Amino acid sequence: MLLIVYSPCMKNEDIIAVKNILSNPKKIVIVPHKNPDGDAIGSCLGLYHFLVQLNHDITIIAPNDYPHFLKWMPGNDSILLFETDSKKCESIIQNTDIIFTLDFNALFRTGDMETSLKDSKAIKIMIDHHQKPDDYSNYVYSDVMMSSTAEMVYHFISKLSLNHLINAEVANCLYAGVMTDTGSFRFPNTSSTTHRLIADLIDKGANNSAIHHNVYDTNSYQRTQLLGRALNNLHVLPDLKTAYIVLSQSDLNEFNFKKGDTEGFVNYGLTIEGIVFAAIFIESMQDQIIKISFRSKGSFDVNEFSRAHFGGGGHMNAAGGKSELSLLQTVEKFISILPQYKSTLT
Ligand SMILES: [Mn+2]
Repeated sequence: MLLIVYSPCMKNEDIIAVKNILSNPKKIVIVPHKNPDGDAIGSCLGLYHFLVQLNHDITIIAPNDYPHFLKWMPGNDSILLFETDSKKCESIIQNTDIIFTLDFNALFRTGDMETSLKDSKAIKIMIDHHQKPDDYSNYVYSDVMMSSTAEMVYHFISKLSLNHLINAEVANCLYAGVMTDTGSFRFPNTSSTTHRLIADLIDKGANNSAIHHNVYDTNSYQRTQLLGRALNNLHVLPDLKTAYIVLSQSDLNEFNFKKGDTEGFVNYGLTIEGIVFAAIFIESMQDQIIKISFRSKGSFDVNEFSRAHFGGGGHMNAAGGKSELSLLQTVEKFISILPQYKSTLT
């Protein structure tokens, strides 16, 4: 018999209140953050397949599109995109009873959906593992120690004592969320509890081998070539234990870049012995910004680093950022800031 160790979840009185709210059919909207990743889509669809069994009327609205390697999940075709269907989405948001916001904790992270969500009178429920949540929701389940929001959705369902409703659809989606946010269960956010619930999800029908294949082994030839270019453009600053990759818009164009193609590239910097801090700078002519991802090993806090210098944030070992300078100026700024962190880059 499998022993699941539950993490601290919502406060008990909140769980009772939420259980009560969900006890009869409601209109529910589930929202991931802009540029949704595997955890965002996996946790939204996992929650969707759970709630649908309680006879709710549910719509997932993503702010914008996401990579093809996330589109195999059951229920994917029912997801609406705010960017291409804003009138319909706004009307659904204004008429819904409940809004779940998953894998983010500040409404600006939904981009153009922010106003619509702010204006909505619906009961808002946040489930998220990022630092420093904003105060916009009626019920909050926030825990920065969690591997992923998908793991939290599992604990949320457990707390509602509805584990028997975790069917194969729920299990496949939640597995995908946990897997992508833990780098396939190797990042330090992976706990023994994570492995226990993953085992339970496999027992309940998650097809683990197929999920790994669908997410990681469906590269196009051009994406693989773009990875080659990225690795050629990888620079190492040994004294600062830092590695960074630079990709220009023309690099992207040369290999027919599609959304999601650069996903995971930043992690290659950290595979070099002695490197504890990795960054990738990607030029986006369309958005007129440089998109940045930061990763670290150990105690170097990339969330703080990005908040302080590159208008972003996230987790201690994984964060995003952006810059309105040119690509070259952005990289120069990065290199000029680094020496002040030398004592913490260990
Ligand atoms: Mn996440």
